[in-house]
Amino acid sequence: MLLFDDLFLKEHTIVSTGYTEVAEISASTEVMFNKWLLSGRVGNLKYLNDKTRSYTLKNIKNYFPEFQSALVFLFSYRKFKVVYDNFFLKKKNKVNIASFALAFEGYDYHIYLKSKLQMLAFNLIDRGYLSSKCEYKISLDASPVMEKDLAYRAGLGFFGKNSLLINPQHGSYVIIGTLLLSEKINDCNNKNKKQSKDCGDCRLCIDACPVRAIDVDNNKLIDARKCISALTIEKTVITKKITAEAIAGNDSSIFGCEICQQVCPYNHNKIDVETDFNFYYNKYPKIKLITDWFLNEDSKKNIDKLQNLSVREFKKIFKDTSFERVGKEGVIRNLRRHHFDYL
Ligand code: B12
Ligand code: SF4
Ligand code: SF4
Repeated sequence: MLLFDDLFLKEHTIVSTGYTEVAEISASTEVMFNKWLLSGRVGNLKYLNDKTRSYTLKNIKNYFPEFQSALVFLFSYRKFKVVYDNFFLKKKNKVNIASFALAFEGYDYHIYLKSKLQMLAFNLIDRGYLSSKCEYKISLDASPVMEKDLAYRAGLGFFGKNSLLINPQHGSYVIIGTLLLSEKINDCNNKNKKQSKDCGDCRLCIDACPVRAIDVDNNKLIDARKCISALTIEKTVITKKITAEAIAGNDSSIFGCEICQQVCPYNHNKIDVETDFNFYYNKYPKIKLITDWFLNEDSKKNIDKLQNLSVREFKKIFKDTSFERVGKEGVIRNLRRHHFDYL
């Protein structure tokens, strides 16, 4: 449609866009969310286990009263993931990093994609799709909005058993970024597309998860007390002490986890990648920085190097990367997961 053709979406790595005017979360999401909280699977993600938050999450209008519609964008990092995996397979030092930490030129996606969404909002106003009076909010992971459900309402995918939003064509290696708008867009023909696909009998992600964090009976619910992603990324979860759960994975990750996506058939559509990892490594200083520190260097040496840095020095070196978010102590703790003899 014209609106989307007009926004240079490919330049922003956006592979799909949806639109919805529905502010309220789907009934099944509400049921599942309450089940998740009551069963304790929320773990130490304390900010989600809060009555005010639950109320806000139910309806976008509780957070943004002017809400009239949402434009939801899927920012894909699938191509980069293929390039990264080719590089990673050849490495001897098998410390791994979830590819999204490198995919956006090595920037923390919260920073990188926020500026893209900001630019899209300016374009929409500039080209007259939105009036200059339109108020908008960017929702990108951190807002009290159930973003997978919102993307589902906007017709962008279905819920996989790994709980992630899967776009039938582009898979799940996507970040969901949204513009919440105080106006409707009249000629938006992407409204309420239904996604008829689902996982069927497949259970590859359930079997592949090294810590059994995907509930077998209530699949689509993740146990954040066990999930390696939570244990290596979330500040409220990472403690100085390495917990039994963090050890149990016996995986190689020092940031995030992509195992339940790697096995997913929806991420296996053939795609062509013309470039290799060196292209990104040489072009983007933050990719070089993270690669040299963590992928090209021995973890034991890294622990020593990091311990000798002040918090301020750490922040300066890793500024605007995902590692800055995890913090110095968090990164050291994650590296130690792989070197128990070193404690
Ligand atoms: C908390 C959180 C986490 C937690 C908990 C994850 C979880 N699955 O619950 C932890 C730290 C473990 C985590 C990990 C990851 N996360 Co996270 N996370 C979030 C966050 C902030 C909130 C999610 C939440 O509310 N969870 C609570 C559960 C109970 O709700 P839910 O996940 O929405 O699930 C609901 C649906 O599945 C629904 N449902 C189930 N079946 C059905 C059927 C129908 C018909 C319907 C309508 C609904 C429905 O019910 C569920 C309960 O409400 C969102 C951003 C946001 N604001 O939404 C990102 C988000 C979900 N994370 C994201 C990413 C990328 C990841 C990781 C891949 C990062 C990584 N590589 O390490 C992993 C993946 C782990 C996994 N398998 O889920 C992306 C997911 C993109 C996508 N394709 O779906 C999001 C959307 C951020 C973003 N803006 O892109 N994350
Ligand atoms: S992200 Fe990793 S640990 Fe978490 S559910 Fe998926 S495979 Fe399991
Ligand atoms: S691996 Fe299979 S069960 Fe898991 S999300 Fe993908 S299609 Fe669904």
